[in-house]
This record gives sequence, structure tokens and C-alpha cells, in this order.
Amino acid sequence: NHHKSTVLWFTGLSGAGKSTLAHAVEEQLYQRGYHTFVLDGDNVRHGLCGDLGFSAEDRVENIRRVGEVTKLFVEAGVIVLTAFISPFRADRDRVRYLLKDDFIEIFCDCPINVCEERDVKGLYRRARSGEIKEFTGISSPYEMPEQPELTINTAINSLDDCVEQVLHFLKQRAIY
Ligand code: GGZ
Repeated sequence: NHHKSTVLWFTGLSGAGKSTLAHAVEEQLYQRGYHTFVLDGDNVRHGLCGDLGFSAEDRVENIRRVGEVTKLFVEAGVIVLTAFISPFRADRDRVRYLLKDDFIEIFCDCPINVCEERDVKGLYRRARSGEIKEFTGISSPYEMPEQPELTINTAINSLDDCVEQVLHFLKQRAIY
């Protein structure tokens, strides 16, 4: 069951649904017998990037390391799905350059007011109160992708619809 290795690079605000969507897409690929792996804060920020916080320079280093690890996975034949805010365009573009044609940037487009109203983890409230400093969208910038391969509106579409949109794109690319 040979398939093309690639990275689906999900980017967007905290609470935009990047990890949820990445895992749901992974489930579909996995059912096809594809070799997949999700990288997100849960499995990277405690170990590989456990020494990094959320200053601009630490985010730059976070994304640099994730990009290099992603490259290794892709060389090993894996479909990698990454779910990091990755707020800086230049950092994403460096990973794009590293991965060349294997880089698929997916913008999880969700307005900050929607993320903040959901506030699943209460982080926006803590950012507004000043308890969390340099919070993306509140006190730290998010630079929207200018030409992502795909934009998914995670504010108005159901998770199932979002998954379908990603899979439809992968079909066009002959990946799925
Ligand atoms: C943004 C923060 C912050 C600050 C903690 N700013 O929604 P979450 O909780 O589960 O995901 C967010 C995660 C962001 O980590 P990333 O590695 O994706 O960030 S970056 O790509 O910018 O390096 C959020 C939590 O960490 N979190 N503090 N100040 N998000």
C-alpha cells in the first residue's frame, strides 16, 4: 500500500480546531492503511521543545525544530499532520522551503471572537486578564497565510465537513 509522503501543515489561532481536524483527517488516512503521524503541542512541547516558551524567539525555534522533525518523518515515508499555531509567516515559509513540494499549508480560519467565545481551555480569559502573557491574537501577533494550499473555515463548518474538504483536496493531489 504505497502512498506519497507529505506534510499537512495546519496553522491558525489557539482554539481554531487544528489538532481536532488533524486527528480526524489522520483517522481517515489511517483507515486506508496509510502511515501517518500527528505532531502537535501535546507530543512536542513537553519533550523535544520542553525548554521553549511562547516568546517570539521561542516560537521561531519551536517551528524550526518541528520543521526538521517533519522532514525526517517525510523522508521515512510518513504522512505528517502538524498542528501548531505557527504564527509567523517567515517560519512557515522556511518549512515550506525545506519540504519543497511536500508542504501543504492548511489555514484553519476561525475569527478570534469565535475562538474566544468557545475558550475551551479558558486560556483567552487568562490572556485577557494578563495572567498569560504574549498570547496569540491578544498580545502576540498571528500572521495569516497569504497563499495557503487550503483554507478551511472552522468557525462555520462542522468537523465532518472540514475533514471532507481536506480529503477532497488530497484526492485532487492524488494523495488520497
Ligand atoms: C498561544 C499558548 C500560549 C500563548 C500556552 N500563546 O489551544 P492550545 O493551548 O491547546 O494550543 C496552544 C498551544 C500553542 O502552542 P504552539 O506550539 O502551537 O505555538 S507556536 O506555534 O506559536 O509555537 C495553547 C497553548 O499552547 N498556549 N500559552 N502564550 N498559545
